[in-house]
Amino acid sequence: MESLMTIDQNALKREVARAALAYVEDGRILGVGTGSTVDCFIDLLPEIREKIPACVSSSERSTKRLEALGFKVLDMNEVDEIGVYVDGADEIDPSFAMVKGGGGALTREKIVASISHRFVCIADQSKKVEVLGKFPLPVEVIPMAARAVKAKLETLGATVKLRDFVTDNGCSILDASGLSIKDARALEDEINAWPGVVTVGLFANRGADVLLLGTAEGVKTFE
Ligand code: ABF
Repeated sequence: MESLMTIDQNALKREVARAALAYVEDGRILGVGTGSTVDCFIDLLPEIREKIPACVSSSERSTKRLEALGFKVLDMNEVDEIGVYVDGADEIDPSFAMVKGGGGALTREKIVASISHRFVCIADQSKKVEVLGKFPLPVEVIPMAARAVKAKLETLGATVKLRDFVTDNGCSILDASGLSIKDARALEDEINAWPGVVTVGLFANRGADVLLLGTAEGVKTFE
């Protein structure tokens, strides 16, 4: 039996996933993120199958789910740009900057988002924060650089753990707790520049364009 909170949260995820269907652009390649909320979105896509010629996916997890439902998934090198990119987040602040990567797909998520012309974030109310950082910030690194990058994150005041996980790109992820991220763009630029960093899970330079937030009062839209 799911706990009452789990059922509420799952219901919120399903509601925002359904609301995102309206943003899918007829006849354009659809960008698909990763995570449990996106899983709800993928499961609803058969309802608008005729609108979706193909998808570009941000993870093996989402690719498998899409292909199981009969959707064509293209390699990103087969497309020049995509229409809407729909993805979740671990945290999102009032400027639509996000912490992402709890699901381990941050690199491909950031790549697919970079060629999308509209990023629609779908999230339940627990993800909306005033200041990013309560959720441990994921940083994907080349494995040999884990120790060096961990030390640099610790100089920022973070407590850092190496995740027991290998990404779709064969890399490692460090999770940095205890940060209070008031200038997300600056921190994204700073960490991106460190040798060995593949991707930092800060989506601030390219944040969301639309937030569909699942709340007890229904889906709230922020643009
Ligand atoms: C994904 O959404 C990841 O970046 C993030 O970790 C995940 C969280 O989503 P959910 O809470 O829906 O599983 O894009």
